[in-house]
Amino acid sequence: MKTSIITGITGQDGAYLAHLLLEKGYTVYGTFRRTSSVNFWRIEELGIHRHPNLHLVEYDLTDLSAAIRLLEKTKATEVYNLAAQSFVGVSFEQPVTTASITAVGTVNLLEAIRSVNPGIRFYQASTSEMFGKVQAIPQDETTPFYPRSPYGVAKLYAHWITVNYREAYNIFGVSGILFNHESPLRGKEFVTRKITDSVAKIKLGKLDVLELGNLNAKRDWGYAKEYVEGMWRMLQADEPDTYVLATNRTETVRNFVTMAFKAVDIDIMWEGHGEREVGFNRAGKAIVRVNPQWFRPAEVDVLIGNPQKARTKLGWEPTTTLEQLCQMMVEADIRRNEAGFSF
Ligand code: NDP
Ligand code: GDR
Repeated sequence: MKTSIITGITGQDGAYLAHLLLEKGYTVYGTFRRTSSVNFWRIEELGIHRHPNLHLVEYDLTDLSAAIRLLEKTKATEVYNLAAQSFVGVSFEQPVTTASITAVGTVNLLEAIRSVNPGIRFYQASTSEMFGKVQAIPQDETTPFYPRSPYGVAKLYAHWITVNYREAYNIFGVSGILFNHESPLRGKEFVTRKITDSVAKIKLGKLDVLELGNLNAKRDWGYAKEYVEGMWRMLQADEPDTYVLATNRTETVRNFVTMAFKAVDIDIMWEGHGEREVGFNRAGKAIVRVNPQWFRPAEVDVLIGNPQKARTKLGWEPTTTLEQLCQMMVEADIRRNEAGFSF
């Protein structure tokens, strides 16, 4: 039986990956940060919070000594580093915290692996945000990086330090460059879930207007449950490598909004441009409005990934369409809002 560590068990991907690894018979140590009100709603929703092979352990990425003890105590042979300050918007306000968690947190784990057991296989959660101001369309493993946020810069350090430990110390360090992936377990600060939760509230008469930032941003959105399968496959490969996971389809935020309202039979008409853009329903009532408060100091305009390498070498293939994903998220948020669920 294999033993793995997943940092960030309270996050979207941590929950799905834990579910997958438990199904495969792993013993899983899922790490969470000590806070005054830790929340395990995602693993509860997946029904794994009381699984006998899931152990929840306190760990903060910024503490090297904690990383060493974590590896010594668990004797894990696979580490999936999913924890991060993962919100791009906040990284502009908290660039130093973002660097210490997202960048230095990664080298802490790699240093611990190097000291405790260099045979551990390590997965680093890299991101399409590293492509930032894109240098090619679509982006793949060979596309030059140009990050556009403190988050993207921190993740770029984490990516390269993983590659460096692979080359310098022969550590099985894998970097998965994942494009945006969403699900009903997505945090509400991210745009897709903010939209699906607000659409549910508008449908149920609990909210009047959804306020958003840049509607023109284009993203390659996939289904998180399928992406964690790709992470696992990367660590089972014969050699450590870097892989892109993406759907190869890109849509604007505006189109995602239209799609989400369509899922509850509301047609939306767009008028105006930029800061003045508004979405109206058939009765002529404004239900979406742009609020520049949500604009970012520097934006990533368009992301679209080419997952050919993962398809060929790992047999990984995304199958859920954006329409299906959007529908699934809206339905989950309607159920939750009806039940008074607030996460
Ligand atoms: P989430 O924001 O849902 O989860 C992030 C996790 O990191 C949470 O469990 C959080 O804990 C934890 N965390 C934050 N800071 C620390 C810290 N100092 N010490 C320990 N744990 C910490 O992210 P996702 O699940 O969406 O993403 C997983 C990873 O993949 C992240 O690294 C993200 O940057 C990356 N990524 C995500 C993509 C996506 O589209 N979802 C795409 C590409 C990369 P807490 O609950 O306490 O905040
Ligand atoms: P992103 O995701 O920055 O791509 O990072 P997010 O959903 O936050 O933004 C996507 C795009 O939507 C635009 N946008 C808004 N975003 C938010 N959050 N709120 C709004 O109201 C809003 N209006 C418009 C943004 O400007 C942006 O262009 C996510 C995270 O999961 C990262 O951790 C991960 O690395 C990348 O995806 C790939």
